[in-house]
Amino acid sequence: MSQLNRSRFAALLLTLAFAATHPARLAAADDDRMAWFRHDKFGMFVHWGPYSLLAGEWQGNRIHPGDEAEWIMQRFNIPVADYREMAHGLNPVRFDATQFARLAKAAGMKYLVVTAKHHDGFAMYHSKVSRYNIVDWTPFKRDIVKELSEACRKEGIRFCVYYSHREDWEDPNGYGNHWDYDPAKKDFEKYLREKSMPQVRELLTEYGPLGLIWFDRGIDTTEQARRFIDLVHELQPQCLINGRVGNYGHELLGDYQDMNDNGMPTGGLDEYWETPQTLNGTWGYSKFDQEWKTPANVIQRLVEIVSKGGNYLLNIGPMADGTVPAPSVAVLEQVGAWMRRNGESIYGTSACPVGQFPWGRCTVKGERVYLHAFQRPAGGVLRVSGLRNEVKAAYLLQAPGRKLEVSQQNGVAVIGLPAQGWEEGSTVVVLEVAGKPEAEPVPLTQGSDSPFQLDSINCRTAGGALKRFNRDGKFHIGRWTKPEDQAAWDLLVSQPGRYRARIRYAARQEWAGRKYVVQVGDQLLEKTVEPTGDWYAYKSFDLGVVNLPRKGPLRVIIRPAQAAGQNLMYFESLSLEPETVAGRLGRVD
Ligand code: JFZ
Repeated sequence: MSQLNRSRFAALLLTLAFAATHPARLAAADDDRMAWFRHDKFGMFVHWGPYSLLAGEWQGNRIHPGDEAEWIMQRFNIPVADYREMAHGLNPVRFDATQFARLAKAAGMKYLVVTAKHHDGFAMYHSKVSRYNIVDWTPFKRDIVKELSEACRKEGIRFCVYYSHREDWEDPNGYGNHWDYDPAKKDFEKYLREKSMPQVRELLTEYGPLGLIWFDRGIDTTEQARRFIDLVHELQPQCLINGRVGNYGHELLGDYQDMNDNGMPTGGLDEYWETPQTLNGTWGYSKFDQEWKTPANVIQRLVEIVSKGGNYLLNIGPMADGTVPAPSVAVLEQVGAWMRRNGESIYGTSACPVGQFPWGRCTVKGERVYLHAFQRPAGGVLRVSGLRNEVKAAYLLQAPGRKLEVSQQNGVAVIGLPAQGWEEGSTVVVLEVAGKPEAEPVPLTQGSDSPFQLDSINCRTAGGALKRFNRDGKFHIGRWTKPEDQAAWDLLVSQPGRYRARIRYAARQEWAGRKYVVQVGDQLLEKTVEPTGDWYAYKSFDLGVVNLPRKGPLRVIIRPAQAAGQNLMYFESLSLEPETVAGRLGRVD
């Protein structure tokens, strides 16, 4: 067999392999641990501590709307002695844990994450490790975390805690307080050994089963992060860990990834993720920030996040007396009313395979597609392109008995909407389809003289290759270690010709030297990974010229050339830049 035929044969095998390989799935072993997280979608974040007593003001200095009131000690370099003195005054006499749990329930939230210790170092539970806590340090003398854990269990809300495991402005060896303590004299390992890890142990042993621990702001080394991960797994193996447990600049650890605060990804991820968001502009209570999101805005954010496969952790910032700001309650109660009518289109759904629409988003579950129309489209019809399935019926989720007119032509389903039944936030139209909802693959096309830009969002992954967040909440492909771990793109070539191929990736020194294959149609390029300096130090490399011989469909696949024990690279993109536009000059063989 000639070299060219061998290459073509190999390319054919690759193509078949990819077609037979299911898209990357999260590790099966995770599924049972992640089942509740994957189903519940919507949680309540509670930021509460001595900063709530200051309410955004210190000696006439104000935290402005949009800034984080729980950072007040750091913003105004409040001396730790003054902050400690102030904290003695925390006395939330109107606190009622059942009211918090019932508010979460009324909002349609299924889990609650409360700040057990935020960056100010103050524990909202009865810690034996440090007297700087709500029981020993204040006249309140009650264990807020304990009361909340009990109330949540009674109300069927999964109880979780937030713990800032690196940042601690009260402890001389904690990270972050440079205004009272000399950073050069800090013994961070002593802090981990004597406060941070012992307090996490207390939370894991004295407050019942935790749904998750929400670590924050990373930590210096992966080894330190693994100590916290091992501690959680030792004491509560079912307890999930968020992605901020580790150094953001290293391989992202944790059971799921957190977006940046108030972040919203492009979507199309192969891993579990969550975005934490505020209801106004601050996590901790501020009397100056009254810029509350509307119920419709919260509903649309929830739908957007869930339609991209994520969870929504929405915050309340209780006041110092233990009450929840009335505007927060009002918004959450209206969101809950919508959830009671439409929760079927949120809980237990998966990311929409057919992308986003100008009129709204979609979620899927079983053989149903839930169309979330954020506003009534002109002409009173919804157009859904890219759905491969036959639509068997369509109706408003609120009026299942009244079938809507549906037509399907050339891969576009057109659904006629009734004049009434419109909802604030999102109106849900259900499509009952034949089989599991699938997207008609939409090939990547090119404008005149324009390159193809293949990236980690518009590709399909197979095997173990995962579209993951990187440190900045953008994306890359990682965790590919063997030839069946692949990324593929389907192109529609309109300009045959010679194209300059350039790849952009990050690769640590220990990954360098690994071979990878770039298949462009029936051309196979075998290349070697070059080191780029660090986990997220993305660099571009010229791969040479490839030929896109004819108009029409063409598949590109990237994969490791051989199996190896570790990651190939953090792939960001591959560009194919036309060298000559042969399309205008006829075919190029
Ligand atoms: C952190 C905390 O500093 C903040 O007070 C609050 O608790 C929030 C939920 O988490 O703030 C962050 C952490 C990470 C990012 C942004 C704000 N980030 O990765 O962009």
